[in-house]
Amino acid sequence: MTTQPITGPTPAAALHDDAERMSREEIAALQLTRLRATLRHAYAHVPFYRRRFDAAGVAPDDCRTLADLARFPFTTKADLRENYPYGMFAVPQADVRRIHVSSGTTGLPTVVGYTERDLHTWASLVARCIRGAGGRPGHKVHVAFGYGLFTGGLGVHYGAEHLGCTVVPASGGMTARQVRLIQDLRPEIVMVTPSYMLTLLDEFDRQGVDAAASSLRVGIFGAEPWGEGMRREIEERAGIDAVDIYGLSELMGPGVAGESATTKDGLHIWEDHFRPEIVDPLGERNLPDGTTGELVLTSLTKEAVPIIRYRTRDLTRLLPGTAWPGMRRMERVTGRSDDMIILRGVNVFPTQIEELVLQTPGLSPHFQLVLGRRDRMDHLVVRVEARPDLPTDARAAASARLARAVKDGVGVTVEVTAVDPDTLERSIGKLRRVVDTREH
Ligand code: DLL
Repeated sequence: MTTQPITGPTPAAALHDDAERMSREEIAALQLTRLRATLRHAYAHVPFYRRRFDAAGVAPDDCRTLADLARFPFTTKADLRENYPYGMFAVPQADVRRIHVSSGTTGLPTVVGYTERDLHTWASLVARCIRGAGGRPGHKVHVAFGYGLFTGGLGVHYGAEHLGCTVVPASGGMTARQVRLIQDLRPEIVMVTPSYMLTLLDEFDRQGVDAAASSLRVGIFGAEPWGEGMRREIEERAGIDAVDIYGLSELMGPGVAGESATTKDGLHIWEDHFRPEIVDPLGERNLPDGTTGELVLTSLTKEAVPIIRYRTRDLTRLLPGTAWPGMRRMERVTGRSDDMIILRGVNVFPTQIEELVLQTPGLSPHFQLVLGRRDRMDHLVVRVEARPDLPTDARAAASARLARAVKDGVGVTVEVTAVDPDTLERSIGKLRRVVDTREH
């Protein structure tokens, strides 16, 4: 059998779908039409929405402008749990082609479903993300997001195939073998959580292989918060462009928003399919573009499980589009309102610590936050691996330097312990940065 030669990269302009070229006005008009249809669909087919709308005294036809959406009630993760398993579904079971289940970190799982058309939309939006990141038909994509009930693996898998890429469905785990596969199969693109990318890069080092000399050119990372310092670290060590991809299972999965490798300036939300709002943390009022708050998302085309004003708990702000002028951007999500640590009254996000760790010479990006109590006060210990080339007797100075940077930059006192390289648990999927040992 002969293999098809990969022809040169297709010009980006030839790949754009119609919505990607729309102006802001065209997107807004499309959103209103689709929003009204979604509200009617949800009200007609999901008793939960009918009850909620009735209780709030609003009906789908009350939505005459996009601003009217703010009159409709929010939907939360708790609502999805309470309607476990099928209460949020708006189509007959026979029309559902796929189900994903997210375990979350606490409580009952949430169940989401997709019709044939929903799956097609999902694949096309992930394809947009990959294209924006520099991926082209014919490229090989190593997918190391977990496959299965989690939306990461299968979600990006079908998106990459939709674009015309060749997928290596590596899933998570068996790190040494993944590094071998990357060397042998020579993918141009890797899609994985940023923390697992670090694990892979360490494995390259361990095997004595230069990751920057590998076939990889583009990395698309998401499913957990990461910062600019992490982007630089990964880009340098892997010799790639590293871009962000955002999504959540309740709205679809990966691919709700994607970042352009040309601008690397945050994530464009695919506003032909999702309507974003930013609200204050109590959800009492909508905040203007440019102001940081909690992201609220409404699905505009989802058939199986329409979602109205979902409180994501993700903190970000909306900015004008750049690479896609018709769509707004969201700043990278640096934390969720619920993984924020409040340390003696100061709000601390793990990504703030991450930035400072990466700026401290001698310390590696592998760290863990252990929250405990000392003298009845909350006490945060940053356990961070020393870089292999840092002499043992220099660890105390590196730790002190990080503690001082956290004090100056974040405003809290933390204890820093530099531990041996390779001793903290490595991520193979979503990272758990914070270990809370306090009794509740
Ligand atoms: O994590 C979907 C996904 C898979 C996105 C692969 C990107 C890549 P959930 O498991 O439902 O879905 O978790 C959703 O993860 O509300 C954010 O808090 C966080 N998250 C996802 N992407 C990012 C990102 C998938 N790029 C939750 N930056 C979301 C920061 C992210 N946080």
